[in-house]
Amino acid sequence: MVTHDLISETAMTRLSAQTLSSVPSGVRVPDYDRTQITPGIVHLGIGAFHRAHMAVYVDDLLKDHPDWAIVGASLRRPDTKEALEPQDGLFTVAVRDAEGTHPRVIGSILKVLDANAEREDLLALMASPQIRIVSITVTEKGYCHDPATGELDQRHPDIVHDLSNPTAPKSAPGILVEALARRKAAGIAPFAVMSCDNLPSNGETVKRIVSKFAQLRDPALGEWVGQVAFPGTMVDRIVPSTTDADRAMIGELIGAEDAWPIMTEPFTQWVIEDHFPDGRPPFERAGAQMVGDVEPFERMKLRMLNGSHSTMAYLGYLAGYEYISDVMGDEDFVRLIHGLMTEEVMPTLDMPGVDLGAYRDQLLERFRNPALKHRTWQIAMDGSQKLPQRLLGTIRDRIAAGEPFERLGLGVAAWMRYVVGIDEKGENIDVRDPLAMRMMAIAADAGDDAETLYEGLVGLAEVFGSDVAGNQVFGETVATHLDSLFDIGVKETVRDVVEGEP
Ligand code: CS2
Repeated sequence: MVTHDLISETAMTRLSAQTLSSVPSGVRVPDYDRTQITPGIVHLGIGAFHRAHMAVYVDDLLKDHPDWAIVGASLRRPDTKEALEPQDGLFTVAVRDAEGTHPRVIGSILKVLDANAEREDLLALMASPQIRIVSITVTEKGYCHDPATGELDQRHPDIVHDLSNPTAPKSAPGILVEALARRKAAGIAPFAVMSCDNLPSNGETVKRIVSKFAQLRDPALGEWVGQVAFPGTMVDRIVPSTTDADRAMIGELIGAEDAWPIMTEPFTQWVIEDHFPDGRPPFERAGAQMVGDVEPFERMKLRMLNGSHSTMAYLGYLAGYEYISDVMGDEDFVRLIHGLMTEEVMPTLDMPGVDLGAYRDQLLERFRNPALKHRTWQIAMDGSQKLPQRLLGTIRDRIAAGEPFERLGLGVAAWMRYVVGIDEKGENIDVRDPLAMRMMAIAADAGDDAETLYEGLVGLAEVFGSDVAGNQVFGETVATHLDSLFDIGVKETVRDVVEGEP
């Protein structure tokens, strides 16, 4: 059997421009001539999320707007380039739900550049007038900022490097500023910078970071960059990491080998601040919502979806649940998340015209999707960068209103319990976080003393800020839950919290 599988795998042709015509007729493929499309967008951070999201919207538009294709750049690892290059940039997006898997081949990415090995090509393209938008998904940590304040972290090693080597940058802010500097020098209007990451006020935040970097390079450049458009966005689509089993299944479905198909859910949402002085494709024709102010949407999504996600990820992982859909199989956890959204998050949101109860119910449905193998471990990554906008902002508002936040506090406590790096069975947890080393040292010092652990972790100023760290109610709420997590374990703690519900 094994031999047979190997033979059939190696015999399978690779997805590419040449083999596209042999994809089964039920599978949607690009409806435009790929030899006629030209790049209008450079995308930094060409990961799975971008390919499941913006690349699909652009794919919908290229037939009528062929000058808006995407050139992607990977900043960290060249693995996407290695996967997509032999496929002429083509890849599959497979939408999964209880009914099945629905693949579609996307052609909007013309090519992928490795920002390290092909830096000059990337910068030259970004500096050329045909590029009118540079979009970004480099995850929270890719902005080299302080998550609690949203300011550029001037001590970040990549920022230190880029400030002393401004024409050979490696960070996202450094690359953006060098490309903008080249445009300024050549008298070319700037591109719009569109962050599609889950940062709070992502447009403004990235503008602050990039302008600061430019100003540190040269005050005149800083001033010029201050005029660049940084439209804010709210992006939403759940994208679990692709597994080998997914690859094999997609190969069967499309009749060709795709080295990196993307698995996602039916739902997709994109709200964009309409601020593109140098033009944009009609994203609304592909289903995006163009608005004047995107912040209320961002806040709603970060607090409702991502706040729930992170809470489920830490508690769920510790409770032994591999996938979010497993967490949703535990009624106590469902009650916890339902209560977190209804009682603690929704009162902090002001969304005229949006039915928040319906939004919550739709989120719970999405979390339940049994076909989406979304690992709690995947969401648990980089918690130090995620907590401020997902849980702590809501908690700040609850503190200011004098309202309780037991469930959000439990989410924070679960993160503290998780970053200790040892689960309830005594097994090591692979904690991935830019602050992992510091957190491990704090945990080692604390030993099994929850109070010391709490004090150590809350001292991470770039996560908690001094206001939250110094707040007594916060301290009592989180430290009590943390103590309980160590004492009676995750499942019992969750049960206690939901049973204490009003
Ligand atoms: C998740 C998000 O991994 C995570 O932290 O919470 O990637 C989430 O799936 C997306 O924001 C959904 O739009």
